[in-house]
Amino acid sequence: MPVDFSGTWILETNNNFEDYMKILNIDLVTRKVAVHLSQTKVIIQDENKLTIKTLSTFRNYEISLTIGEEFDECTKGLDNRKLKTLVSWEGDTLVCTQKGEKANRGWKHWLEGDKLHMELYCEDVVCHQVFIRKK
Ligand code: YOG
Repeated sequence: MPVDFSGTWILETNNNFEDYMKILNIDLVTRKVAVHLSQTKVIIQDENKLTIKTLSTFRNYEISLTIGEEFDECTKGLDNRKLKTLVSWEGDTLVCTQKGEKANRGWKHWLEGDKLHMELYCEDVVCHQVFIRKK
């Protein structure tokens, strides 16, 4: 039985998000707004299918995928890049690689106690986000 990430998760800490946005060439005005946003993750996990919605008052972003199958991702409303994206399991961690213009790009999700952790990385920058489950 793999870990189940399903649920609604509220952002609690967001370490180094500013540098992650910078490395993606997000403009200053957008960064000033985005860095303070309350983000909510809605995750629906059903066998090897996954939908992840990242919601905020400013912009929303959604992906649906099959774990283990590469797909075309366009980060519309974020940095608007085209990626070849693959999400797979490494033990109980969901690992995503996003091949495209930027090197070493991807993210990881894992659970620690009742918290959802996420690492967002690109080139030499790592952003660490922690979410608490919405009651
Ligand atoms: O999640 O890839 O859970 O897709 C990261 C934004 C900010 C817009 C959000 C809106 C990267 C301006 C997606 C924030 C910065 C800044 C709420 C993280 C780009 C633009 C959408 C992500 C994965 C894994 C699923």
